[in-house]
Amino acid sequence: MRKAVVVIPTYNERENVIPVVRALLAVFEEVEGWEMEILFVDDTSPDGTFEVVARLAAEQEAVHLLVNEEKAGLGVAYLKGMNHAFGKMGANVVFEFDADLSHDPAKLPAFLAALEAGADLVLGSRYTAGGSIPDDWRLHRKLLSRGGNAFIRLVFARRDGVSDWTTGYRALRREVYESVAPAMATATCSGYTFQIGFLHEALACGFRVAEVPFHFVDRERGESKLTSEYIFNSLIFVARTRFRDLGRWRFFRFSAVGSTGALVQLLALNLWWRFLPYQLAFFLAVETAVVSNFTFNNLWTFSDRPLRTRQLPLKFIQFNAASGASIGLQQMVALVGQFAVGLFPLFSLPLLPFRVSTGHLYAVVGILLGMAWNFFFYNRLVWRPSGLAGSDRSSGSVGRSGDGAGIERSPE
Ligand SMILES: Nc1nc2c(ncn2[C@@H]2O[C@H](COP(=O)(O)OP(=O)(O)OP(=O)(O)O)[C@@H](O)[C@H]2O)c(=O)[nH]1
Ligand SMILES: [Mg+2]
Repeated sequence: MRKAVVVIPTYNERENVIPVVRALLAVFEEVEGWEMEILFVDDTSPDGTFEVVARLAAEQEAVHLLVNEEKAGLGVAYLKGMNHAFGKMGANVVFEFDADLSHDPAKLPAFLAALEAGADLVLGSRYTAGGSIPDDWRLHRKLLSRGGNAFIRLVFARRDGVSDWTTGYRALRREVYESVAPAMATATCSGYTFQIGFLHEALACGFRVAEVPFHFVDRERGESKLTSEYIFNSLIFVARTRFRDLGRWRFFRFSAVGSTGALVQLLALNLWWRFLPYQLAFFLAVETAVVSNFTFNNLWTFSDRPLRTRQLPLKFIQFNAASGASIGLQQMVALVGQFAVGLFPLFSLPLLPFRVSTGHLYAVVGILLGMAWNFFFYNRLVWRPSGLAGSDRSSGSVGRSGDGAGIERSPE
């Protein structure tokens, strides 16, 4: 028989211990084919939650307790709990479950069914058909929860169909824990950040994720531990994680550096212009951007093949030539456009095109051509991989093996 352990992290949940155990044991009666147990992970709660659990554990065979000396956050509690459940307790599956009964225990069998149907990680979702958040939540709380999830989906740009990234009601197989736990740094261990980071990593590993809808109900006893600070931190975490993912892709690094270069040029022009004639200021501004681009490309875009000090002068000249030629190319595109199609010059385009015209599309073509040119020459000439003349190891990929991971929905 396979074993599933419901891990419940607690901090000052004294009054919730008995009701939550009672509710879970009632559901366990109905579960077939699984041995079900409960593991509380308490951070030595000042209200003595662990004492209540310890008394219960002495009476009930299915109830276990793990005590942390210190309060180190939800993520650390879960990682310790999972380690104990999958290790000493021999679990095949672990549930993440809140002590406050916000999570409907009646849904446990649906989670198990989803796992049996092949899912590796099952999410209890409030935002899929059949799920909900409490009607009486204040507008700002609804917006924050929904908006937060929309933000995460937008920033991660994943099409896995995950509708609830922050849910704390989950079930996962041992394999998921073994693959994901090592990547969970202490920085990603507070509240929502742990949940988002864990799911992001599981998807990146290619695990199959399913969702089970449930109605989230507000706690009746005890106090919430998740504050707005947690929410803010997790949004920062999402943006940082996305940037790190994209940063694995060389073309993204190249484009990011190029964009900062444009900004540097604009700022430099503003500066030089105060002291110098326009033509000279313009030339110096371009050169300032070239130096900045060269430096950041060397430090970041091509950090895997940085230039040696004695190579720098020649490479800098090559870099200038490639960049200059790319500007020339763009000018030519603009000229051809002007003469052949009768468009105004590329560089006189307004910065904020409110109306997209053929001219704008033409400008985009010019810019893309210039970028392609630069990327090609930086790759093949300036930062040419040693001993790899001609072969293309250069265009890195995002490296998301989990792109094939889909999501299946379980029926209500
Ligand atoms: N061990 C441990 N448990 C924690 C910690 N922080 C929160 N918990 C528990 O994690 C679960 C979820 O925390 P809640 O405060 O209910 O968070 P929430 O459900 O998002 O917020 P509410 O809707 O306000 O209840 C509860 O069982 C808490 O007792 C912690 O630092 N350590
Ligand atoms: Mg709660």
